[in-house]
Amino acid sequence: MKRILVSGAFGQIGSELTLALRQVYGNANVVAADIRPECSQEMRDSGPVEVLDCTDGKLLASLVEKYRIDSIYHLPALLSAVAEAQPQRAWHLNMGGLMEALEVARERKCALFVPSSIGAFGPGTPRDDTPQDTIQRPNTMYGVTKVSGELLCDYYHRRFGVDVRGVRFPGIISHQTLPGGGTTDYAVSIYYEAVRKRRFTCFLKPGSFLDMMYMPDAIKAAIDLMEADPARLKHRNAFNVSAMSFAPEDICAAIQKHIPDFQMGYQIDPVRQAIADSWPRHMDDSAARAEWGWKPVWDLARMTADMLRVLGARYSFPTQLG
Ligand code: AKB
Repeated sequence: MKRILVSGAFGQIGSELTLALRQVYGNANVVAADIRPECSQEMRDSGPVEVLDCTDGKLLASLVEKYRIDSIYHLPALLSAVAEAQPQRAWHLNMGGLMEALEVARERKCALFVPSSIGAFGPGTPRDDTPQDTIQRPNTMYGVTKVSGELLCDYYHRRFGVDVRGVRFPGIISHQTLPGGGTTDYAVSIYYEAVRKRRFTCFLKPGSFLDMMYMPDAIKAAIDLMEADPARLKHRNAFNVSAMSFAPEDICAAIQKHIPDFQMGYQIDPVRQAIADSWPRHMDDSAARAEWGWKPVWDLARMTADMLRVLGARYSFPTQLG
């Protein structure tokens, strides 16, 4: 049985991935670590919880020792929009934290999962069917840290034999924990506003197609990649993984099938629009499919029905199937 530490366990992905890992590997075998001391009751009651600043390598090493950890999921990062506002802090957290995780993984012989992002691409990258191996010249600090992170992880694998693996996540849509400061966040907020106010103001313009994924597929991608036979992996850091591609007007139309009087307007945020315009519209994920059997389950229609079902129940808002 694996013994896992999730760093950044209370963020959007961590809060659900940690509980999913506990289901698979046993509650006592998955340590939730985060810089924030507050977490959900379920997180605290179902397994070990520790406070961890991911840039503190000594503390990370001591937790790995204390719990005899053999696998780390390293999730902390400043997302694209907030990293653009605080580029120095983004470098310190995204790269400093990663370097500490890689060093601990090297010294303690841990496997390591490190998520990259569609943000690792830039304006010179082909935006449709973006190849696995292609031009990566991002023009945001988030992108710079993501592409540097991919290269650093590959280096640690080649040079030191660290078993480090990662995927390029698209925008992740979920209903447990809100994302903070990303460009794809509108595709989460829209569902909350639809059930609470029946109107939404979108900060990206119509036609802004981006790759997106529902959280259950994102969790499956992370766990399946870490379980994959290393002999089959030609790539490691990081695999394109794609599930759906849509523009704001598509998600609006999908919601209107359930909430016919839902309305969406636009107030464009130039910073996030420029970031979105530099990212892939749809990645080619055939390498992930061939090398470790990646296959998404959720599409826009099914995800929308599920998001509105959960949020509708939470905020006592009845939705109808169109
Ligand atoms: C962001 O929008 O910054 C993130 C991402 C796509 O990496 N959700």
